[in-house]
Amino acid sequence: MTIIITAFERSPDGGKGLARETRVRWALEEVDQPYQVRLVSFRALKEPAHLARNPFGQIPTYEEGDLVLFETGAIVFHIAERHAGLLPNDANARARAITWLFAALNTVEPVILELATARLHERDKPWSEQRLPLVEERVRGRLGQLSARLGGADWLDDAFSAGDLLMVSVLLRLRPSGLLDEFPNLASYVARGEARAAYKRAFAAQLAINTGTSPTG
Ligand code: GTB
Repeated sequence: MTIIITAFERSPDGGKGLARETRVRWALEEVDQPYQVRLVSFRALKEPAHLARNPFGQIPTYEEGDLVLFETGAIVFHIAERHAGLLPNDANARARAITWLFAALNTVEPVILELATARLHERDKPWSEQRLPLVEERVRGRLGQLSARLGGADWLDDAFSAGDLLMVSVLLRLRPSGLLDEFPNLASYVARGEARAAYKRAFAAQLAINTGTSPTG
């Protein structure tokens, strides 16, 4: 059955891979599933056809026959459940991988999004200079905990999983801040994720759309 995902017609990051559909592309590439992309403009996001796919008017969405999903975490989890390669077979290892998937989105990503908001949207506020260091400290705190747990391992729980896919994707958002480099094992972890062939294909596909070199772009 054909899988169709949605992506920005033109991503605000110009193809740096930070829009969340890259996470879905990466998951599909990891499990070797072909997919098509429906490109949507910012205006179309809030129109009925797209709101029927995602009531919040956002990308990414995922269509597979009658099934329509939104929320990146749910989509990646669905892909990982349906196809081998992103979740271990052992029941306990599988539960731990799912725990990391939630940890990436619920525990690590919120502080990183707060930092992005502080850096991109609040710099002109009179209180920004006081607030920014506080937000950075919260990110450092979370990264310190994650770094301590990862230690010298390649992945969060033995083999690469959907949990790593989402954790690496979440951490990538930090790169412009320089904070990731304060934790060399996390910087190497992210680099290991980016070095995966599936990630490279996903990144190249979204870049091609954003630079106008894709047949669908
Ligand atoms: N919780 C939802 C999920 O995980 O799927 C959040 C989805 C979401 O935030 N989608 C964003 C969106 O559609 C795009 S990815 N925004 C349009 C809107 O809300 O109207 C977030 C994103 C956008 C741009 C960059 N960037 O330019 O660097 C990075 C991340």
